[in-house]
Amino acid sequence: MATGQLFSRTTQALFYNYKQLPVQRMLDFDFLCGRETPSVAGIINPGSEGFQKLFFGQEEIAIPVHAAIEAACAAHPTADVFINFASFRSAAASSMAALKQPTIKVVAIIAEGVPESDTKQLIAYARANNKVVIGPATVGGIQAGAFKIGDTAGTIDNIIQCKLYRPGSVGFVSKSGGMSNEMYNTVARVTDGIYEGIAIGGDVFPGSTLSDHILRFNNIPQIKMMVVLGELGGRDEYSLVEALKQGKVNKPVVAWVSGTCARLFKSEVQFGHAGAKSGGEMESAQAKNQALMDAGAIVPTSFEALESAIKETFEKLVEEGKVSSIKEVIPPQIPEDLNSAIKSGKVRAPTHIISTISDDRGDEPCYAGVPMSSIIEQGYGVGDVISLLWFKRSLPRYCTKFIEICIMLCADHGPCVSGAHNTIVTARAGKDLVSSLVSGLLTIGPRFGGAIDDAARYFKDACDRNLTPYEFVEGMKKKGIRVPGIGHRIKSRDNRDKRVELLQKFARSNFPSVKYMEYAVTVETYTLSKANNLVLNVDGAIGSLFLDLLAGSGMFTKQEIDEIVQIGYLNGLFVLARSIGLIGHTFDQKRLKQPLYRHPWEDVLYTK
Ligand code: Q5B
Repeated sequence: MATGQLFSRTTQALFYNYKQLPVQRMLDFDFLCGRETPSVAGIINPGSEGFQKLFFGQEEIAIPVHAAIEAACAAHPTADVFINFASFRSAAASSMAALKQPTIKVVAIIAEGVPESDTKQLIAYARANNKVVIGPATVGGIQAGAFKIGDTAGTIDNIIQCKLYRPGSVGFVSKSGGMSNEMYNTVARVTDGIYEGIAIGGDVFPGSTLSDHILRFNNIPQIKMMVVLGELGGRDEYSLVEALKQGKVNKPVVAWVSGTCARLFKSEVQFGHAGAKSGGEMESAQAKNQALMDAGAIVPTSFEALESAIKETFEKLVEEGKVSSIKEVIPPQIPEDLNSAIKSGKVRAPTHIISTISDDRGDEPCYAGVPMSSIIEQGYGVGDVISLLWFKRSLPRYCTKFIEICIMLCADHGPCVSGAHNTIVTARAGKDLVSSLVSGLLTIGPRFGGAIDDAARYFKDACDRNLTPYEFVEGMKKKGIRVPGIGHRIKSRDNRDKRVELLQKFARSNFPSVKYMEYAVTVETYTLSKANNLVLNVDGAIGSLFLDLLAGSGMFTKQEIDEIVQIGYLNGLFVLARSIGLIGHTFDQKRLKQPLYRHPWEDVLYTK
């Protein structure tokens, strides 16, 4: 492997398997370092394409999302790092696919638990093709002031504290990602900071080894000293020992192999990483520390003494004039995310929506303050739910029963009415449920089913003003308005609408007053004297009776009743009810496998 720099201030990566936080952290790091281009050129999210919005400083940018590795590499030929956030199940296959792309030079594999046989194949392929694998089971790596892989170095606060926004003179390599965060801090405290840090990962077979990176660091002129943090288990450190013995490393190496406490245990111990288990004597931390020391590394007596060993080594380099002083820069401030600023109470933001009928934020959803469990346990019906969500109150049982009767009676009126006809034609045109349903619903209006609100408005106005049926109907005629709630295409004096009779019967025996309905009946008596089909229809019956419900229940102020009538709540009853039938007609046509509907020529009058 050897050679030198893996990254620079212009390095760009492809990020496999989108995760918002690590990508945003990479972009925040870029901004902190004053990079001109974002370090993430593209995201690969298998199966989906488009753009992902993220922040680059204060600006929002759209990062292209690709469905496949090949497409992403073709679209971003200068992106040479592949950051793989795939699960352990798919990490090997996607990493191999990335390694096979000529544009990709470095692959970082974050997943833990990648099968060792798969990792070995990746290592063999990478070595044969002069590519670098970092990981698996790694947090990644960082080149200070230039490029960072995923979550490396943790939060922005930590990155600032460790001065990772500008390069120092220390090359650092460790097995553990967690410990590398710790060490970035230590190094920043006692030296001029990190130049590059790599966590090779805690697996038994890492894609690249401690010595691979130390030998590479040795070739990077800006790196003046190296720090190595190994761990017990495996023999990785011995390749570094060999390199040191062979004189391949000519910069000071401060090293510590952690896990010396393993000897205190009577049996074999396994620490956090797959590879970190006490095996034979050679794999012990003590043996590796001794071997590193014998080979010329600076090895302290304990982990606690590591910091002073690094400090002394660095100070010696300064004394020898081998480290030139770093020009300190003040990093720009990363704008805080609105959500976290709100959470910490630093800012307040106006809401964009106001809602008063339901709340799903607690343990269970509430309708107008009534928890779902009460709705079920206390045997609420759909009428109660409508009264909570539409009228924001629990209405008496006779009112909610009336609402339920309206819903049941208006659920369907056969296939020939406007709504059902449209739904049937739409379903037969091969459209889906929602399209078929809304095509029927869109016919609901002043002539068909949607006359309830207007019926309530006009009957209320006429009744409240004590107009005689003659004055009311003739007044409407003068204005050229048909009386809403009066008239039907098939119902007449001799063929009464059963629904109207049922509603009237229920109201007469349950409502405290049916004043508005009785007024509508007197209007009907007058209109029937003009034509046989000018009956009080179902819209008119519901409209007038709902006025009685509102006025007689004692649950609404006069102002509230006026508002309900003015806003127009009551067509909602027909819309809701008829949806049941229209859905049924859709299923019926689909079940019957009905072909495309075409209206017969014979049924059209063609004329000039
Ligand atoms: N004339 C419903 O009319 C219909 C008059 C009127 C004064 C009136 C008509 C109307 C008001 C709207 C209304 C709801 C269009 C109906 C429903 C749900 C449904 C449907 C289903 C279901 C029927 C003949 C003569 C003309 C007109 C006069 C008619 N209505 N005068 N006030 N209201 N009503 N809609 O039969 O002198 O000859 O010019 O608009 O309440 O939609 O089952 O089908 O559940 O699905 O087509 O029940 O009444 O009568 O238009 O030929 O008029 O009567 O001015 O007089 P028709 P037209 P003239 S329930």
